[in-house]
Amino acid sequence: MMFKTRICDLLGIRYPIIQGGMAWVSDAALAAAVSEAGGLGIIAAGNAPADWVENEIIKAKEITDKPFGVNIMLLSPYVDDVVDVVVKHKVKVITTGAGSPGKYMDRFKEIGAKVIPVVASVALAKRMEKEGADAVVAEGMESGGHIGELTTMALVPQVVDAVDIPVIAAGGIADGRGFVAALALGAEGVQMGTRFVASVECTIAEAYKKVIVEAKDRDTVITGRTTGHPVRIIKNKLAREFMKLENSGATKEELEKFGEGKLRIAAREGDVKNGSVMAGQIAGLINDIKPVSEIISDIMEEAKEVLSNLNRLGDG
Ligand code: TUI
Repeated sequence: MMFKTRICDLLGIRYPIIQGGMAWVSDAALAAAVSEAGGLGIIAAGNAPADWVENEIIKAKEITDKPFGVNIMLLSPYVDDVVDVVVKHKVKVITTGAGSPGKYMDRFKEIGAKVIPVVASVALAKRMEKEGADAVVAEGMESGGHIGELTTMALVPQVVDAVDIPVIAAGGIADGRGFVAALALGAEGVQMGTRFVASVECTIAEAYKKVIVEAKDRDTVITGRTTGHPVRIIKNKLAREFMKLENSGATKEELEKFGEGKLRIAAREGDVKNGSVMAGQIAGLINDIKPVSEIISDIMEEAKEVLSNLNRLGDG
C-alpha cells in the first residue's frame, strides 16, 4: 500500500488522511463517512454540550465499525463534561484545539486513547510530546477558524525536526498536490477541514457549501486578532461588521459578544451573510461538492501521479 505511514498504524486507518474537527460541522454523519472511506473521521465537540457529543458518538458507532475520533475545543464552557463523555465511551482518538490538553492527558491515556493535540508552534509541539501525545497536528494559518501565526510551509518542517512523534500537516491542503507536499515537508499525514465541508455527507447548510465552492483565493480574512483569538472566515457582511467594530476600538468582551453564536447561524441556519463562515484559504481551490469517498480516492490517485512526475524530474 502506497503512502502507509506511522499514522496509519497508530490509528488503524488505510490512508493517512484525517478530517478536521469543525464546530457545528463535524458530526457523526461526516465523521463516519470519512472513517468508512479509509481515513479518520472526527466528531467536533466545539462549544456543544456534552450530551450532544455523547449522542454523536453513539450514532457514529452505529454507522461504522471503523475507528473515529472526537475533537475537544479547549475553550468550550463544557470542556470538563465533554472529557467525561469521551472517557466514558472510550473514544479511540482524541484531538484537541485552541489550547493545551495537558491536564486531561492522564485520563485520556487511561482509556488507551491516542491523543493528537493540534498545535500552531514548535514550543507547544515539544511540550505535547513530553506530556505523552501520540502525534501532533501542525496547523498553519491557512486554515479556517481559530489559527496561529505561522504558515503550513514554515511550521510543518520545524515541528517535524523538533519532535520524534508523527506529525500531521493541516492548513491549505485539499488535493493530491498538497498531500504530497505535506509528506515532502516530513509530515506523515494530513488533516483537512474545508475540503470535507464541500462533501455530500456534510450536513451543514447547502448555502455554506456553495460559499466555499464559489470562493476565490483572496476571499478569506482574519478577524479577532485584537481579542487574542484570530479566526479566519469568509469575507461577508458579518466579517465587515466585525472588522469595523474591531477597528473602532471595541473591547474584547464586546467583540466576543458580537461573535457569539454566529458560526451556528451560518452552518445550521444557512445565513451566510450575517453568520460566520469559517473556511481555509484553500477554499479557492475547491470547485465541487463530492462524496467523501471520492474526495479521498481522488487525492490518493493524484498523489501517485504527482509522485511519479516528481520521480521523473528527479531522474532527469
Ligand atoms: O482550534 C482550532 N480551530 C478552531 S477552534 C474554533 S472555535 C473558536 N471560535 C472563536 C474563538 C476561539 C475558538 C474554530 N476553529 N484549530 C486548532 C488550533 N489550535 N489552532 C490554533 C491553536 C492553538 C492556539 C494557541 C493551540 C494552542 C494555543 O496555545 C496554547 C498554549 O497553552 O500555548
